[in-house]
Amino acid sequence: LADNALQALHDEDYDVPFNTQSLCHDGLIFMGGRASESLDGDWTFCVDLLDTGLRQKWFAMLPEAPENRTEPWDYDPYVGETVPVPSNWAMMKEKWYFFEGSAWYTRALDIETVDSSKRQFLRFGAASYDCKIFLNGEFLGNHYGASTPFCVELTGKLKTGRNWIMACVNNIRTRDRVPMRNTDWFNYGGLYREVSFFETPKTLIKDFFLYLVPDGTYSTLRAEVAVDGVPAGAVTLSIPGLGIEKEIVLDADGKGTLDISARPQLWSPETPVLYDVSVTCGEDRVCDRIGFRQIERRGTDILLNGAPLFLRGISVHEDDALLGKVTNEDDLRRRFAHARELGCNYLRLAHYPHHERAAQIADELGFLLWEEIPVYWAIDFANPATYRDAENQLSELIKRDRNRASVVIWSVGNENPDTDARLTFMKGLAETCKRLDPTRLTSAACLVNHARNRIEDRLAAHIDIIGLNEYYGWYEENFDDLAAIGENSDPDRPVVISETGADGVIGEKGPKSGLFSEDYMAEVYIRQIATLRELGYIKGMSPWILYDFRVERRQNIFQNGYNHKGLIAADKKTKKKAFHILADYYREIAAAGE
Ligand code: GCB
Repeated sequence: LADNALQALHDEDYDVPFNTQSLCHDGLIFMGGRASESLDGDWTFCVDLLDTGLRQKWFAMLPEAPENRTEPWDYDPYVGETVPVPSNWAMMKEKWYFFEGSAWYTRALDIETVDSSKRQFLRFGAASYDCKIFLNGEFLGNHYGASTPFCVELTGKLKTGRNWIMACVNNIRTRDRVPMRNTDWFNYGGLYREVSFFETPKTLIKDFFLYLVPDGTYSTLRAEVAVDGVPAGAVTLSIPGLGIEKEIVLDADGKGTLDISARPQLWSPETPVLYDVSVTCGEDRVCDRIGFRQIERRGTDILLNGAPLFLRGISVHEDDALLGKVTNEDDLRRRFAHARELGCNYLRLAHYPHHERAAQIADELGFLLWEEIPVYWAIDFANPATYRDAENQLSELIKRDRNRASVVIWSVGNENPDTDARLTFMKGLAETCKRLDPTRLTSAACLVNHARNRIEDRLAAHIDIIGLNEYYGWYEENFDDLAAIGENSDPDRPVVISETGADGVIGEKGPKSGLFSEDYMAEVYIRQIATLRELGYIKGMSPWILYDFRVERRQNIFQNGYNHKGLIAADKKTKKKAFHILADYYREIAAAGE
């Protein structure tokens, strides 16, 4: 990160060289169960509409009693209003609801004695969207992307006693960001996932990936490890449940790979078996619980551990009526419990990387996951900086979650127009997935070619599964077209209906019939299921969506700032009729062994 601090000015007004793009994917993403000190709790907070803090250098102010100050600073980071971290400012005060811009977070970090034999880091679970980090007045680096974690190294910069951390978080929507200015989910800003401080030995295990080699023999595990710091020679990998204890020799760059013969019990939704795994390098040790399975596609089939699979799914956002984009263990477990009740074996985590606990819990409970980056609608596909940002978010997501057996699909985007620039951009992302991870399928949520009434998208040749968003009965009135598309299409690979659905507003505010009524929504589900079940190449679905969710752009008398396509209302309790219709269908196909 720090290296990046010397890059070009982002805004000529500021005389501090804030870099414009993160290098975090070269850094530390994988945590491997390291002990850390939580920095959650109250941080002083101020919204900064005009970026005055960057111009006046609020980050360089020394802490002092306000009455002793000799300069008329427009803000004092060390006193005043606080907000809890994690949180989204939109949920903290009504006057911040639609605020888009920079906001400053400040917190003390007290260190009894700086241990110079160790390295020190901060880790941010997520900051939406651009986050500049300062320590004791010094700019340490920038991170772009609202939903992936990043670490900042503090080694050599901490003082014994009191230190001050500041984060300037900016959530302005711009054309060149990922996502860009227009989305169908709320633009929550802030430090909305956990923040922590941790120490490592000088030489640390930076990255670790362990997987079943996908060659159909189910007999080889491959371990890839990267170590940072003084060259270490070798690391020790241990998987007690398989009787494995092996040395992995490292090259001069601190990287090592080893193939190990093993016959682990395979992970699946029915048997979510996980093995305790640890890696030791000198004084450093990381651990994980990892499942082994093989996902592949053959023709129009998706196979898990060699057996054909139908993905009985549901899409889900990270959104809560009270907490915004903040999630927690209870919220995540309720989500999986509802998915279980619906008869799901699969969830689409839309449209950006969700909290890392989601995939850990899915591993443990036995759910398959689609994970995604917010390459959403018409982003600035021709802009190389936009590509770098998207690829960085993708790399960070993959490095974070590639030891999770539950994650079977990386999605590189959603509903993007089939242009040349988009094809180059998304093909590049699909290749990055395969380069970083040979053990998963790639997909993207594509659109029907309406002109030809066919499933047709040039990107399809470059991904394993064609995701298809279609809203027959809602945005497209004529249901017969869906059947026609089904017949006109002859895809050479599996299609998963990544979205379909309709708004249903329940309670007094909802109409009794027609658009936005619960009954009409139910009818759309009945007719969708009747048509889709006849199409053999459809190998799964994740209708839109589990819960109603907040969004700025929907303001008609039924919507009131919400998208109401949830099978369950925004209270995360009240089920709509369509919930039971989908549950019946999933029960039927599960019983038929599909
Ligand atoms: C879509 C988008 C999703 C929207 C949904 C809707 O196709 O992918 O983000 O929320 O439609 O409700 O319109």
